[in-house]
Amino acid sequence: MSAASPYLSAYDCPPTLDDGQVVEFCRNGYLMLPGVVSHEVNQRVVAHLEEVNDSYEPTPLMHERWFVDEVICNPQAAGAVRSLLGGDFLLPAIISNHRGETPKPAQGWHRDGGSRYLTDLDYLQVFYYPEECTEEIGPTDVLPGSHFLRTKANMMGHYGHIAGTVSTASPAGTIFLTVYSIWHRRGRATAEATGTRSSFRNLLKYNYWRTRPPARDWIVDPEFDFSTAIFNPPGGPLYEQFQGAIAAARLFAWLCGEPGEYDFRGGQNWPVSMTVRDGIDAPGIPATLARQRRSQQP
Ligand SMILES: O=C(O)CCC(=O)C(=O)O
Ligand SMILES: [Fe+2]
Repeated sequence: MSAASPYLSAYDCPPTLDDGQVVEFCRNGYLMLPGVVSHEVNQRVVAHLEEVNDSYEPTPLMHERWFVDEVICNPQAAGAVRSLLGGDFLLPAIISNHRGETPKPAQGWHRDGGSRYLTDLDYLQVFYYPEECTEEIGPTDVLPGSHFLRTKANMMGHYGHIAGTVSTASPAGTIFLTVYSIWHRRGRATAEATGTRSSFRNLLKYNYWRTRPPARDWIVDPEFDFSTAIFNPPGGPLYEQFQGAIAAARLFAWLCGEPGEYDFRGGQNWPVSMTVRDGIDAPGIPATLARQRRSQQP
């Protein structure tokens, strides 16, 4: 390792997500940050991937200060990582490039190997498109809310179209963060190589790691009403009724840290009880997320 390469170095920066955005991440399992890397840096990355290192693991990009500063520590992307993983998170050890050829049929649905299904969030899988990724060049498809859905990857690979899937087609310089276990695949690429651009779609992928215990130290929004917030994942009926919302609320409460400790008691407990009226707190909501401080919670 080069002395200058910050593999697994601790990094800190201001958080950029607020309560509502962290709830959305818990529901969806991913967050798009369109076009956050500059045109110049995108071009430099593409040139590197075309001319210097066209491998499936161009990890030596971590030797390049401009890449680390503008992509890995990009203020918008790192700010979102900081919001979700806390301060002094660790920078990636491996950079992968999913160089998707065009044209190519869709990949099978899968979650990446090594996924864990816990109530915590200790690592993030992050993707970066250095070029515009149109539908024709086969963007990654994700299934929002599927990060809690435990199915054997070798079974998923046989599924074809799934209702509720979303394409990550986006402009150059887009970074997106995912819960590692989200269901995804490379979508079908129909474009023929034109000669004016690469016949490959470049997509970098890398992980960040938590070092600190969870705490609600992102941008706190005192107006956010957790009792009526929607935690249910979007899209099709992936879960039995409310089970997706319960999983997302449990993850959110875990991210809030010890005081947010959450125990779903069943029935009309938070977050199932989001239709509560007249400004009362949902029963069973973690005390730090309640508006009124109650001496007793159901
Ligand atoms: O290339 C893509 O869009 C996704 C690839 C992928 O998910 C994988 O190979 O694990
Ligand atoms: Fe994958």
